[in-house]
Order: sequence, then C-alpha cells, then structure tokens
Amino acid sequence: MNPAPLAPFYGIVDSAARQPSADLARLLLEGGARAMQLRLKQAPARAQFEAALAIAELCHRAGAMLIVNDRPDIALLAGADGVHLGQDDLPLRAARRLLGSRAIIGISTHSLEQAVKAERGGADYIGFGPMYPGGLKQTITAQGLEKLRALRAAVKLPIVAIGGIREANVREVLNAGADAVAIISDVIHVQDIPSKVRAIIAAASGVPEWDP
Ligand code: 3NM
Repeated sequence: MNPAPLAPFYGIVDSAARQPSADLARLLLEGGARAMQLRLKQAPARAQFEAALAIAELCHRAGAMLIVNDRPDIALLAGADGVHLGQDDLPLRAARRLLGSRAIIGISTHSLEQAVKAERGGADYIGFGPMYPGGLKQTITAQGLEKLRALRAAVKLPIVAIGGIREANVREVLNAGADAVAIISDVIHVQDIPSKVRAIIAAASGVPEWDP
C-alpha cells in the first residue's frame, strides 16, 4: 500500500464540467485540492492522454496527486500517480503489472464483498458509493452511512466515499469512517469553484482520523 496520506477532498475533473479539463484542474488546485482524478469517460484516448499530461504537470507543481480513471496505459504514459478502476475495467493485477508497486490504484466498489476483494488484491484505496441518491449518476438507491460504517469496520484501506455527496454532508461521511470525499456535481455547478473547494476542505478539517 502506498503510504501517502489521502487528502480529505478528492477532486474529479469530469467532462460534465463547463470548463476545459485543465482549467477545472487549476480551479480545484487553487481551492486547495491535493488529490484529483481525471475522468473523461467518453473522450478519445488521445484527448485523455493530452489532458492527463497537462494536468499531471499542474498537479505535480502544486504538490498534488493525479489519478487517471479507467486507463492504466494513459496514467503511465502521462506520468500520473495512479489509476482508478471500476469493476468492469482492467483487473487490478493487470494494472499493477503495468504500473508497478509505487503507483496508486483505487477500485470502485459497491458492496462490502467487492471492497474486501479489492483490499486482498492489493488496492491502495477503495472508492465506495453511491453514498446518497441523486448526484451526477442520478442514483435512486444509495448505500447510506450505515453501510459505510460497516465497510469501515471491515477494511483497513483508505475509503473514498462518492456519489451524491454535497458540502453539507461532508462531515457526516467522514465521521462515518471515510478518509476522503469525492464530489462532482456540488463542485462543478457552482460559479466559484475554488471557494467551494475551500469550504469542503474546511468542513473536512477537524474530523478526527478514524482509529480502528
Ligand atoms: N462513481 P456526484 S457515483 C463517478 O458510486 C461516480 O461509484 C460513483 O458524482 C460510485 O458527486 C459517481 O455528482 C458520481 O454524485 C459522482
């Protein structure tokens, strides 16, 4: 496992944003984000690669980490810090072969079983969601805080909670055992993104680290 602590706000540079991806990355960094994921689901490989190259440089200049969604090859070639994999993406083991032991590999999970499997398989963090209904995916059925607490008791890996989280929920999600919150809609739809990121980070501060 990578020993680097996970920042409590995990930004996502998503193609649903109004801005070009490098501009959104700059705004997230300006607000204090120190971890972000590049998530350009529908973009061609070349556009993803070029965005990843540019944003990796921005992030590294700011002391932040960049994780690329779905594509270990692009993460490697762009000099990103790691990759985030869904349940239908390349298997963790294959990504680890490509990226090596120092890369950060996160796995999206939607059940305790998936999370335990990801931990046993050598993931560096677990994404868990959707926490609340709504959000980018317009989820109807969410995991909720009780399932997050149960997950916290079952795995040691850092947990990045995701899905329908808003600034107002950040504290309760972290108090339930998440190490970080990943938020898209509540960040990308505001006028002043840096201020929103600052507010989320402020909401996260003062939540004691979970102690097993
Ligand atoms: N993954 P928002 S939910 C990308 O449950 C993603 O794994 C999810 O966006 C999961 O903050 C989600 O707008 C969408 O809900 C996150």
